[in-house]
Amino acid sequence: MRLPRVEDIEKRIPRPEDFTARSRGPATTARVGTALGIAFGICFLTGLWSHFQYSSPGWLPIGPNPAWLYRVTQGTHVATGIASVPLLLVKLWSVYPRFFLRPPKARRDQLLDVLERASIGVLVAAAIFQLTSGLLNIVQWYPWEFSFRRTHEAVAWVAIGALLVHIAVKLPVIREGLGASVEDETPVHSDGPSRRAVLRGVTVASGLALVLTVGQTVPFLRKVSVFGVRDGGGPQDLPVNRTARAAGATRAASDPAFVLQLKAGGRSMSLTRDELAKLPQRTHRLPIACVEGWSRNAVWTGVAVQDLIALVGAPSGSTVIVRSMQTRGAFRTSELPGDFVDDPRTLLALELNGEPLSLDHGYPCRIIAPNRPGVLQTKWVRELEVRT
Ligand SMILES: Nc1nc2c(c(=O)[nH]1)N[C@H]1C(S)=C(S)[C@@H](COP(=O)(O)O)O[C@H]1N2
Ligand SMILES: [Mo]
Repeated sequence: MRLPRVEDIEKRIPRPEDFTARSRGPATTARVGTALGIAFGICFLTGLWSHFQYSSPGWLPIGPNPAWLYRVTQGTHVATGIASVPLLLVKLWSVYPRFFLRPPKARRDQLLDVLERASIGVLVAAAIFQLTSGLLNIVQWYPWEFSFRRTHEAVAWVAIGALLVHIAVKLPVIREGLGASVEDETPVHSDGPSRRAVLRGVTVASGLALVLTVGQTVPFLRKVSVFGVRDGGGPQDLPVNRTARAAGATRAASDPAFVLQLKAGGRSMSLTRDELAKLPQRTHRLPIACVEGWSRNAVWTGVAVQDLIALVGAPSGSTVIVRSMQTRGAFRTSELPGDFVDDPRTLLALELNGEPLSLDHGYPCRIIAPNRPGVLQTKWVRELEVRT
């Protein structure tokens, strides 16, 4: 048997010229790329913002105002991410013949070629990773071992860095591509759809991806968004993120002997649910805004956290640690920073939309505070401890 020669193999590998779709080329790539660049930029900034809202850095204190802020930033983050999927696919399709360019002959050019390919490789890998891990997180499927939040953030920096390098290197080509007319097609290569058709197609695909999901956070689009992960329905007209059963909290939460523990320094106190209900009640309309992009307003009634900690002698601006009946998982506890405790809308809620909380919404009592990421709106609360 004769082994194939290197030249024979090389002949079989396609060349960029073999891809004849007339719709490819800088005019298409630059337009789709610009849209993708803008979407990635917005996604990056709102993503960074989400990290700040989880644990605000000392130099940027984030407070309870405006109440709807996280709802908007996180809704935008997830929406731009989803809209990016068709853009990224078409962008990759429009340039992939270049993958088959033969390496240049000159040594110096070879080095540049390797550098360019490596940087694009990093960008493509990071972009694909961000969109896939983000989408999987939305559907709450974690087929990986690593921490989603930390990895999604770290790779975001890689992606945005590689993107900036890519834009800088390609600026002349981008300019030329944006300047070139969409109509202007080389007559030699005439198969496939026109550039205009491809651009229209990707706009429609991206728009559909957006409209079919964004109703999970934009109320008047709820009925249209059939692919939204949470359609807005659920017990008491509010979606449930994790059920009491999934959290392993059912038994403790339905125990009639429940008492809430309040602690501050050496002082402590316990209150039954009836005693909580006899304290002065406040009612506020506040959203649950989940990191997964869905959000929904609801009317909550309960005791202001500042009133509760006053019972054990703690001042209103104290930091409060919230502990739930859930025994495992990252969200079983949370911290309420002083700014939030100081806000009278920060409640230990007993009622939702005019009824006692359902078990899945956190019965016997749960935290609800303005401008607070959903994961920190702790359900099935058993203890509030003032940090001293
Ligand atoms: N103890 C506990 N509280 C929790 C969670 C949890 O897993 N455990 N999930 C949080 C998340 S991610 C969200 S979005 C909100 C959703 O509240 P809901 O299910 O009442 O709509 O609850 C939060 N409270
Ligand atoms: Mo959430």
